[in-house]
Amino acid sequence: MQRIVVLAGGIGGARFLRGLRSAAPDAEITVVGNTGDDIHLFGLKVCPDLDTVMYTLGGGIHEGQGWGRAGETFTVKEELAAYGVGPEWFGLGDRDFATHIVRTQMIAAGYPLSAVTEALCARWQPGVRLLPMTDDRVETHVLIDDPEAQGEEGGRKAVHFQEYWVRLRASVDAHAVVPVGAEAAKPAPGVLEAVAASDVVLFPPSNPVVSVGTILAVPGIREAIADAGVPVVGLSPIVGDAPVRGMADKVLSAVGVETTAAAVAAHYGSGLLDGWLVDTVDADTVGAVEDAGIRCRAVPLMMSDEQATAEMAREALRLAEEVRA
Ligand code: FO1
Repeated sequence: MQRIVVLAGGIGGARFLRGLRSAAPDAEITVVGNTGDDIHLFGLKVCPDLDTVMYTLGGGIHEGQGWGRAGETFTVKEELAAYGVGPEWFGLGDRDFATHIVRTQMIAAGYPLSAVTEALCARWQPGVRLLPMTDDRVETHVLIDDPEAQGEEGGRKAVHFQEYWVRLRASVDAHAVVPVGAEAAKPAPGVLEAVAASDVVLFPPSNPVVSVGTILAVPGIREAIADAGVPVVGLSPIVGDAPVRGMADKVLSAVGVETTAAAVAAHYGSGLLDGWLVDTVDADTVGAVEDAGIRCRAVPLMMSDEQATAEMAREALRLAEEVRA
């Protein structure tokens, strides 16, 4: 049986996984999920990327939004707001709240996040093994200008990733992206073992900085992937010099990477990446990526429906076989 490890962020990673699961129904898929987006709100631990993968693969996702639960209501949020308790800019729904209550209760009882995630997945049956990248607390912060501190030294402040992404809609420049706590974090149980036992490692079209980049920032994970001796294939989240979804360009420029499919491949580097899929509109960049030592193919990369996404996953697995040969 083919063993596939996927490093996944939120919406892009989850949708890709749905295609992969249908392209490789007999494969054993282990997902290493980003937890840098996690946020503590109202005393609860919220894990947006783990939940997005779990709900998407478990059939509970709000399809239009790509995050949160289908058929959601917001009574608790409205009641909290009536007490003047926020933040109001983060949309936690009633159904979703239950997930965060169970998670927080289990963590308070001493269970690590990996065990909690397994317990939550027992309900959702995502058809993959979902592991958080780490059981330790890692929180991505974004450094932005602070208009109130202009003139003072620096004039900048760090905000939580969710505040940058959701409240500010990435409308201001990001000067740096810092996965706080990553340097001291340990990979969650099973992560390094899954990588070592894998036949192929895939990077979905997730954000290369705040999703895949954060997972790779946990000491040991990048090294395990590079040393696994199996094909590592990624799919570009940049099509025609723009992010397919989200605001990846803002965080790419914070780390000095151009918003092009070729620049993202070079950012991962040939020491890590063996193969890279770009969209057909970026076919003219294939040569540049190959010159950088990464096997590259141009194929349609729009996850318009599950069939199109499954075909992308098949192309990634084909490229992995080509690299292996
Ligand atoms: N994204 C939004 O754009 N607005 C929200 O209010 C919001 C709430 C939210 C609640 C739970 C959850 O699991 C995800 C949520 N997201 C929301 C998505 C999330 O901010 C990001 O898309 C990811 O963290 C990036 O992968």
